[in-house]
Amino acid sequence: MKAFQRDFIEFAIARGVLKFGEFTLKSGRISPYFFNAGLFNSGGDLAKLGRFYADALVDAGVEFDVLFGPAYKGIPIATTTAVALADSHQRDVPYCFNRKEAKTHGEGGNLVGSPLEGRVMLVDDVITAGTAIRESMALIEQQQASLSGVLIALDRQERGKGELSAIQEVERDFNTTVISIVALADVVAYLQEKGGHNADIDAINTYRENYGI
Ligand code: OMP
Repeated sequence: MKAFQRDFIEFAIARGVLKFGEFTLKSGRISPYFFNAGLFNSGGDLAKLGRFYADALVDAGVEFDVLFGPAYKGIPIATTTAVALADSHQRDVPYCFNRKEAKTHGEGGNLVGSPLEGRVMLVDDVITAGTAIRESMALIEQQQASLSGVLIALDRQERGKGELSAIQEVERDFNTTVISIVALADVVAYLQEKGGHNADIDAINTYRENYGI
């Protein structure tokens, strides 16, 4: 695990974003942990969050032309990542986001910010089944842009519809790379390092036996 990954897990736990217990997911699965990125909800949190996304992106070394944050949760994430790339990595990268409702007056359309063109890096919080990503792909294809990669905070490393993980399905279906700041395996390694989390680790291991890849 890299230093920024350990720091990110610590940050997510401290802010109550990463929690252990019993949670029902969108898929109906009962999960022993949950990642609620909406709880990164202050200016300081967002500034820090952007630096973690930017670090993961630079570390992965995937080339792209524009950052795209799908509405709604992707919008602040793409914005803060763009700021962190400029501030901490001297990379002034264009970014854009979509509206859920298309505007019929004024500038019209449903895209805001830089044009969505060239190689797109899509930025979001979590992929579970990949529903949100599939919706954004339609938009990217409409603009004749191409998807260079997807950048998320946490890879839950669980099965999608078949034997592959939802993330592997996205990578296969869209011929792209999914970059995550951390994966579930990193969370487990962190808990092991810290000690005193045996019940959480056991519950995660059982969950991974059922739904993991
Ligand atoms: P997909 O659009 O199906 O990939 O699911 C992503 C969504 O899952 C997120 O936008 C959340 O609503 C939800 N989610 C989390 O945010 N964190 C988790 O740890 C797990 C889920 C989930 O319900 O699977």
